[in-house]
Amino acid sequence: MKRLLITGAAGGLGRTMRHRLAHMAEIIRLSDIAEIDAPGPNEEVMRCDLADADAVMRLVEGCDGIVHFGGVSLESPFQTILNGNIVGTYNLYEAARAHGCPRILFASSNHVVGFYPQDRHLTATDPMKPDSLYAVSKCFGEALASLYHDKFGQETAIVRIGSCFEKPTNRRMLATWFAADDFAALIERIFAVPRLGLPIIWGVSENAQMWWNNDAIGWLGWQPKDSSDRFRDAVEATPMPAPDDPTVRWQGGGFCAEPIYKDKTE
Ligand code: NAI
Ligand code: 15L
Repeated sequence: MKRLLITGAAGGLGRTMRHRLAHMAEIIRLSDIAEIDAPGPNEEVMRCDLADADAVMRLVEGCDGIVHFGGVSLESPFQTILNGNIVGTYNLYEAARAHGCPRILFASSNHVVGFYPQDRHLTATDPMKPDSLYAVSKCFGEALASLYHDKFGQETAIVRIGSCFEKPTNRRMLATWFAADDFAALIERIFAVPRLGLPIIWGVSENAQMWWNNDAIGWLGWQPKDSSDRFRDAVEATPMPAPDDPTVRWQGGGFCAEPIYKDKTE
């Protein structure tokens, strides 16, 4: 690729991934509403609010691929989610449509199925059960990707990311943990395959405890290598929550118990 755009580049995943993906394009265009660390040799920075349609149109111009991490990543008041995730994702897809439909990785979330109990095993064809307004915005993003695929041929990898952090820190994350190197290897395959279409991919490592089945995307040629098991002893040494605690009851954990926030101070 000549130019790969990473939105949300100042965030946790953006900072983790930008160096891992540096080899994938001649130029990595980094964007965020927040300040981004200084660009490296093959990087360029374009600050942008995803809710600003004109700015997003300029942002996407000249890009051959998009890793869309940008937006609100936790439960928040509806207006905040509306701007960052719903208007923002719509603006991104409209800009992609205007600029030759560059392939998109949409950072969806495990929280689109958060209200399934932890003993349910799911495939991507199971109905969504979002656990928060945040998750509802990810359902919107997945539906938008489907619409633009069927109407305009826009290709998107919908990645329902589990928990992509340095290590799992609670029992739930033994099942949801996604190692950064496994994610980087997945992103390489998403942009390498000749035909992508619209796969729904569970973004999770090869954990012993597993709720989500990725058999349907074997054709992608991606196999996660890491596992949360090497952290199991440390996690299981922490106190066991009560059986009705949302963190051990629902796949979405604590998101299931979040209120509907009316403002940020609640
Ligand atoms: P993060 O919150 O650290 O990063 C998101 C970035 O988006 C931030 O730097 C923020 O400034 C930016 N942003 C927010 N609103 C914006 C706007 N209106 N315009 C432009 N930029 C805006 O989140 P993280 O952990 O890096 O996640 C990245 C993406 O992956 C998010 O979309 C999140 O929902 C998704 N995800 C992440 C998971 C994880 O385990 N880290 C799990 C599931 C989904
Ligand atoms: C998400 O969707 C969030 O963006 C991230 O911060 C984590 O909470 C993750 O899910 C998770 O479920 O661990």
